[in-house]
Amino acid sequence: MQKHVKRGLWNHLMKDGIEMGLASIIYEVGVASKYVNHAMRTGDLGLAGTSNLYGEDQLALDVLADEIIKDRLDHTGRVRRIISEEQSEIIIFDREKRSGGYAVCYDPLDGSSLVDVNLSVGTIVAIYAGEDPLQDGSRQVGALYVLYGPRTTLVYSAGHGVHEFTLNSLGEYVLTRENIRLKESGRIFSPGGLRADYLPEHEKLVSHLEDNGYKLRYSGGFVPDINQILLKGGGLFMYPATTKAASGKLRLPFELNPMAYLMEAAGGAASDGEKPILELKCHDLDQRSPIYIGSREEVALAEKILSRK
Ligand code: AFP
Repeated sequence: MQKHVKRGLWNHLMKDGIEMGLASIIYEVGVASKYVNHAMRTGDLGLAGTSNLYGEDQLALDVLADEIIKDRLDHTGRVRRIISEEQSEIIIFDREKRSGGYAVCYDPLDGSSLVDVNLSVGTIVAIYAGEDPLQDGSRQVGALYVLYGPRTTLVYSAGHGVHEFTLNSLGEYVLTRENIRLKESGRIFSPGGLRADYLPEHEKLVSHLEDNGYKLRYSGGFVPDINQILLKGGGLFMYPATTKAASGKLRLPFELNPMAYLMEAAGGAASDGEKPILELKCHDLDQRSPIYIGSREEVALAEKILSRK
């Protein structure tokens, strides 16, 4: 019997009918991720001696991943501006005043502090039409993440379903899950932040989930924790407002908007506790927001309990 030949990423992007420029951006992030994957499993993890917008020491890997992805996005010839979590300002590739092209926001290596304890980390990418990378999340035309775990996987959506590809031993991303869908409700929850810093209404939500038998699953890496909820078919990831940080920890342009786009595309939901993440006005590279993301039922439950202040 003829061996089943799995579909590659470019073949899927073309069959998905995605505009060539957008397809090339998604594909080139996949190319970049192979170099990041290699560097992670063989490269130098020492400090790079620089720091990012948030004043965090940059691991050499952060800086290297950022450079690799930036170069591959420029290589497409279709990206006009980018913002990266590791850069302190907008990077302009194309100064021409013209229509078309794309803007890209990315976190090159989210959770990088987990690499040296051999936990999974990821690359997160949001894609917008035009030149402005600081648009509201609802205006995304595509989003993807790469998860560097026991296997290296790439999950994307460009408006026609959510699809997973796995990097094989030949260095090809082959289709492993197509049209991923979340159930209405799940059984796992990921409670970010310190319990001692929880606001009372958030504490009530976490206690409710525990009292109702939800299993706690939290790695400290946004990409693996979200990926688990997506592929297990449901659950709730939370990183709340706390007594120490009224806007929580996670960044709207680089982490929350792309993951909210993907989760909604898979039939889930993403809220700041009151309204959809994708409806938040995005105005600053350093903008953060509380997040409740996962199955529709759990996100609705979170909004209901949080509203009882
Ligand atoms: P780092 O990139 O500083 O490791 O933070 C990772 C992260 O931004 C996100 O990936 C996690 O969901 C979240 O922080 C974990 O934060 P806590 O360590 O406060 O739980």
